[in-house]
Amino acid sequence: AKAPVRVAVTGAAGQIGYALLFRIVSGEMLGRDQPVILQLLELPLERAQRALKGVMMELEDCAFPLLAGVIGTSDPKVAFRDADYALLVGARPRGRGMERSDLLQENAKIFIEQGRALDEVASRDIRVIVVGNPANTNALIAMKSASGLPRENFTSMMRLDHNRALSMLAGRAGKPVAAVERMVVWGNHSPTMYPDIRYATIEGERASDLVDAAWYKETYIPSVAKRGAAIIEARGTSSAASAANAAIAHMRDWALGTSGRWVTMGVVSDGSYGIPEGLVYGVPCTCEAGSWQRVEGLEIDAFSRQMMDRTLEELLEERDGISPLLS
Ligand code: NAX
Repeated sequence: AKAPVRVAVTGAAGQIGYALLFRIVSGEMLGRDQPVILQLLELPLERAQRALKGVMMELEDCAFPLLAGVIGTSDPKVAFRDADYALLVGARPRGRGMERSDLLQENAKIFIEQGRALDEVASRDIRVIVVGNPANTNALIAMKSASGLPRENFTSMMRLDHNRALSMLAGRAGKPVAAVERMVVWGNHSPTMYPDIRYATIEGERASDLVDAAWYKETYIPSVAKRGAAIIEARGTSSAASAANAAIAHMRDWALGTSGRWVTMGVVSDGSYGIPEGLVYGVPCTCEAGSWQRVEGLEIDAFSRQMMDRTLEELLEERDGISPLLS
């Protein structure tokens, strides 16, 4: 039998956490033969710790064969100790009357602390996904606060956007979602993201031949980008199960490989595609067990350049907003 691995999850008592933990320990993330020890972080607030206890009770009540242990804590250094994987879900939500810049600052403090704690106590091979918003910039902050860990080991979640883009395209073309390949969502996890179907194929046919160009630009791009808001409108609360599903898929693919399939991940830029080096930006990747590779050499046409620069501008603004805190 395999030795257990340690999986840290922050914001574990929140709504994404509730949709996530049970799937991690059922083996959907790391394989049905991989035992896991969960290391759960929540705020020190009474309410949060009590809710966390309840979730831990439910985990126990599932009697999962793969669950080799659970700890709950409010101390990042306990949650991240020797962790092999970290899913950073907990973040400060935007409160009433809170400015975007305040939100950025509040989250920067959290991700500086968590980056430092990861640097200090986590496995040197830890693989991190940041889900908590603003996810790309939070990932950048954690990465920069953990100078002893490889930068490639910090990623942000773009997979929900990627999956939304797949389903909407398949629906329009009247084809099964599993038939869509080579989807790309460039940039920030925000309404500025750019779902790019120029390389996508469906059952071997070019997707751009199966849907009309006006629909693509006028309906599809904004619908993918605003899907999060549409879910809130319909459900009264933000995406949880689909977000957890995307986090599972991101980590599973990173850990186990994609067999050549393209997936979108927010990863540290190497300067290619005109994305400044060091920024965390959504790009197409393939994964082999434990590592991701950027899909290289895609042509960027004028429309794509404009769309990619627009989402880049936003990420640069976010970075400039928090950079005083990092130095
Ligand atoms: P909830 O408010 O239900 O849960 C968040 C939990 O995190 C709470 O229990 C809170 O106590 C905890 N928390 C807050 N700060 C913490 C800290 N410093 N350390 C540990 N725990 C902390 O939110 P939920 O719906 O679960 O969403 C979590 C985050 O995911 C939000 O930031 C949200 O914006 C973000 N999302 C990101 C998505 C993406 O595609 N990247 C999509 C879904 C989601 O909106």
